[in-house]
Amino acid sequence: MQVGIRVGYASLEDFEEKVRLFQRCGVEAVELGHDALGLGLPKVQGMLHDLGLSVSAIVGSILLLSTNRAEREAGVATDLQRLKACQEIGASGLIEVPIFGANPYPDMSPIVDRWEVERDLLVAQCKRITPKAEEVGVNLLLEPLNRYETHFLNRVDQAVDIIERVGSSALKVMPDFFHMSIEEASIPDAFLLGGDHVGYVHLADSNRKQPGVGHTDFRSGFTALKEIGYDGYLVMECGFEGDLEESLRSAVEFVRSEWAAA
Ligand code: LER
Ligand code: MN
Repeated sequence: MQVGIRVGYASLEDFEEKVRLFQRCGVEAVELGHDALGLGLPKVQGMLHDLGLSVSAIVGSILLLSTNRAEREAGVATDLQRLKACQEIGASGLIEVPIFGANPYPDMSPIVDRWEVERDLLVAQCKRITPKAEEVGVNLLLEPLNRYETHFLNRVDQAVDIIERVGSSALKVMPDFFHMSIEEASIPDAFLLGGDHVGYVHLADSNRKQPGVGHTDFRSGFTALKEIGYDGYLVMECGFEGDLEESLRSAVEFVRSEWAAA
């Protein structure tokens, strides 16, 4: 298990200052979003490498279910390029949120309903990307989000349904404890259901602050992750209460001790 972090960066100087702080706090990996990629991948990866930090994953196009065909095509092209970039920098996965917000597709019942349109489109899009993911040994990660952020993939079982329809070992689900605490009946049961399909995990407490300051039971979730043989990244994606260095240091300690006790 490796502890990672995802935050935003205003500039290259800001990035450098923050990743130095992450390293001092015991973080082992950094996840890169659009803002970090915008700073220049070779530069940011070089800085991380010099500090002994790895890149856990990078963000994908987030365009796979756009209603605009040109954007969907661009989404696939971006993901194919970024999978190659993941391979080059040693990142384990490429993160895709299929769609944010409300369903933009029309209801074509009785031929096909709005959910089926999106599901079949996502399956088709994933089938265009996963051969490359398999070839480069990088996972394409589907992240379910809570209902206030998307109408579409909210739970692990829904992502598993997509994964089974696509039928690629390089397509994985990426559960996020914050979204799970809203959508799943039981966080441990959702991990057990996900099983081998779980490829990456985001951490945030019930209040979307650092693990340890809310009421989420991380230990039972970690026990389930151990039970399914998960030993990958646990990446904090959350706000930090108080002084960043102090709160991050105690969050890393908390995650490690909950993992050890699980
Ligand atoms: C959004 O709420 C989220 O959890 C991010 O990981 C999306 O990439
Ligand atoms: Mn997340």
